[in-house]
Amino acid sequence: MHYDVFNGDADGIIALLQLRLSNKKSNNEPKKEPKQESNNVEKSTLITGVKRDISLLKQVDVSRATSVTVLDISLEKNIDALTDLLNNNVEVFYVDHHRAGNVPQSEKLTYLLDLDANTCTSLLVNEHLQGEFATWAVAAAFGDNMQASAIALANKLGLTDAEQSLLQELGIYINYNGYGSSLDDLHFHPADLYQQLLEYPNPFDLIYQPNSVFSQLKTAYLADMAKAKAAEIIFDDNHVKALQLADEPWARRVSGVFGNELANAAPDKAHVVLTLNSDKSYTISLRAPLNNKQGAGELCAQFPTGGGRAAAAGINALSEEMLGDFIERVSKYYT
Ligand SMILES: [Mn+2]
Repeated sequence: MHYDVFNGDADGIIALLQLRLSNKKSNNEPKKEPKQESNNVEKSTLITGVKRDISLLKQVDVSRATSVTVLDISLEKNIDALTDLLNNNVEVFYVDHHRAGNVPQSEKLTYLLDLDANTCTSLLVNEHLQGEFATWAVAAAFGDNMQASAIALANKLGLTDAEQSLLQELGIYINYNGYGSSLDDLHFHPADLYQQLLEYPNPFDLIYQPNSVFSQLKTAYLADMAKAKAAEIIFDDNHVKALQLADEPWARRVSGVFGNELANAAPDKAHVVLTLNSDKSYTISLRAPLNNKQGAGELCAQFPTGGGRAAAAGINALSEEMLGDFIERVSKYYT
């Protein structure tokens, strides 16, 4: 049994999409070079979740697994499950750009890990596949808010500005779908969304099709963002701006992409988007200033349930008493 374990955001979904579109194609053209993955991936079991749910690898049934592909979730956060799989002789193909920690040495493990702030899992998969589904990778890079990398690849492909904007929309909408505190908050289960996207080797076929998931997500996204524009500003100085959203499904869905939009509009500032949880703690989404993509992961990791990347990080449950301290540390860090 093969398992595909992937983050439920645009980067995770599109990383897997590129790999499986490539398998489909090479099944029709059998002479192609052997891939690094095992060949039973067609009948794979999908494991994914909301974007924040990154402890996914432990859901693999070690007694049934023969091979596992892991995409866009921190190796460090999944080290116990990974070690267990490797000790049970399961082949693991691991691609990611989050904190890796100590990578286990094992013949069973093949990995592409790159923590550069300007790369993402889908861009790593794109390199691995030598650009086979590069237009999809552009959408994923936009979805992870890696504007410069997305535009660089899009220009290399000769895409027009109009085409680039459409791929940016697509990436943003798929990414937006991953946000929520539970799967109930989401419009589409990430595994279902992935299955639907698998019908489109060319993302523009999806974009131009009426009533597709693209247009459904677009409508939903615009409605949620319109509500977010009315967010309450709870802190604002030269270095950091913090806004609070309500404890509603729309707010949980929109917090991350809203943070990206704020970051793009004021690239020298860090941005904090807070949503109040039902237990009175806060879900925190922190974006480092776009012009100084560092520190976000470290800052969030100083608090229980926090973590993430240098450019974008979060805390799942920050207590009310710690909020002032958190904002102070963020402001100080970026001063
Ligand atoms: Mn990613």
